[in-house]
Amino acid sequence: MHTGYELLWMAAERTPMHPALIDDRTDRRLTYAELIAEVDAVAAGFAARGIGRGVRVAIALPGVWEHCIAILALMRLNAVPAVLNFRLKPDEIAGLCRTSEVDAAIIQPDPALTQVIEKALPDGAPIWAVGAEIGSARSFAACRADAASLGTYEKPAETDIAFLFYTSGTTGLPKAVVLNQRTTEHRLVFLSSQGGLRQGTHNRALGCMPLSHVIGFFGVFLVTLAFNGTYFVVSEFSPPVIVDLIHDEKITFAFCVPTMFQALTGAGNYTPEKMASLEVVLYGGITIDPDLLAHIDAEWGGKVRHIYGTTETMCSLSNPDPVGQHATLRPAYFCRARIIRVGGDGPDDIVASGEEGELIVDSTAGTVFVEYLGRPDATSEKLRDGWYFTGDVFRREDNGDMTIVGRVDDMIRSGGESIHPEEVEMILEGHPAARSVSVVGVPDPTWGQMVVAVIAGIPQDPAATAASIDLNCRNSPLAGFKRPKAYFFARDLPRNSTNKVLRRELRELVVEAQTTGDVSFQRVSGV
Ligand code: 01A
Ligand code: MG
Repeated sequence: MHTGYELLWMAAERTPMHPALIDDRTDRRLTYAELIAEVDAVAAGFAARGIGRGVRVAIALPGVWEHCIAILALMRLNAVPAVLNFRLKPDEIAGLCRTSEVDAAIIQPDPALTQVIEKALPDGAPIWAVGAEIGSARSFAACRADAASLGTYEKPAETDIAFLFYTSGTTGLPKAVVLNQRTTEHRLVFLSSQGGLRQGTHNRALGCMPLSHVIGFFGVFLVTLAFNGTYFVVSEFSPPVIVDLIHDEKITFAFCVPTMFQALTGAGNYTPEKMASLEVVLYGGITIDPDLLAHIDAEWGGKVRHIYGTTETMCSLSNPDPVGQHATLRPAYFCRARIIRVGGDGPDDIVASGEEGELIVDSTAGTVFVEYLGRPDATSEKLRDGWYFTGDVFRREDNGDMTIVGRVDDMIRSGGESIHPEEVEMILEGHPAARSVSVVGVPDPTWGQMVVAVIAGIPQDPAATAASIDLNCRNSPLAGFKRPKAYFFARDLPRNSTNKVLRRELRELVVEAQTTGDVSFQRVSGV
């Protein structure tokens, strides 16, 4: 086994003078040798404040330069980065710091966030803010010390915890997905076998994926460094800036969610010629519009490929070669996968060709997580008899390929984020006009699925009522990306004989109202 830090260090030994990391905001450029020195200096700064092997440190930042440096420095110390989605609300971030028992945090310079983080951490625990000193949070820029004070790198055990990443649960705070040191190397190599990324200094990677999701961290950032490529930091998702970056810097490798492809091709300065340098273009997370796919596949450099994975398993399936139907995938060589009957007799109850069922993947594969931290209930629900239950529904094809169909539950996938309707419903119910509400995801060209709230009862002024519920939502602990983008007021919510809301029928009602321009359908978001 090699740890993530060892893989970086070995790459630096091979090509010390090659550019490793390039910042979009400052144009700062570090070679591999300089990156190792910078990581050491910051690691020494961490160590001076008591951070060391096994110490958990929350990072809640956009994919900025400091995020890249901080996570590598924590890896240098074999500390445990708890990598949080910076788009969560302060109370959620603080709640996760508490439940993950972190001993330090690196955050954005936001006074409200700093206050709740201080309370969530043990007394006197170090907090660093990127950009400015704020309250008790010190400036991350000052977190440095003499690298000579660091000992040599100590190899951890394969079973030591390496990272905590997060995945949303039906209700309550997201679950911490425990990844041990063994998984890291496995989480990188598939980029070659399933993604077509060859090791070498020719790789110039677009760093637009959030580092708080495993695909952005392992699948773009760390693999680029381990493979001797150059990682171009993209501090915020600004489509015209990214179009020019791809063109000017001759980017060769990108992973995007389809929402991003759509935004890039819609930018005012976009032309397909600017994408000619791309060699490896991968996507996942949500369904892709067939016209968009045909456009980028034909006109960008390289082939566009779909890889399927989860936070818990990393890559499990990918497009077979040559790429045929993009929704049709094949299990990776290192990972057994099955489609089993939903509500059937378990892992051996495999569906026949042409039938649909839940995808389960071999949980002994090298990429797979250990457990959900402090959640044996959730762990035993998803990890059973040597299999991980993905919750995703696939159809089994005659040749053994697997075609994505949907979900066993009602989870919504919007722009690559997972949103559970129950969580949104609980917030909406706090408004007197939304006592009876059901949240669904409907197909959307931008987000893959759009979150829509369906409310029983038709108010006099649907627009005003929708605006009022939306305002409540904005002021609630619900993260912005989970907020309904539209409201639909229905006379009744269709229910079955046991009084359960029939979401499938609701989705159909919403789609119909959307197309007919019914006033009971109100958009509240411009995006
Ligand atoms: O009304 P406003 O203005 O407040 O609305 C704001 C945001 O709430 C809204 N927004 C969203 C989303 C979203 N995902 N769904 C719905 N609404 N994100 C943001 O947009 C307005 C502007 O906010 P912003 O923060 O400036 O938005 P952007 O920076 O433009 O963000 C849009 C992005 C698409 C870039 C962002 O959502 C994003 O980064 N998504 C990607 C998340 C990700 O990395 N997911 C994992 C992807 S792949 C699946 C997977 O896990 C996997 C694993 C292993 C796949 C393969 C493997 Cl092998
Ligand atoms: Mg933005």
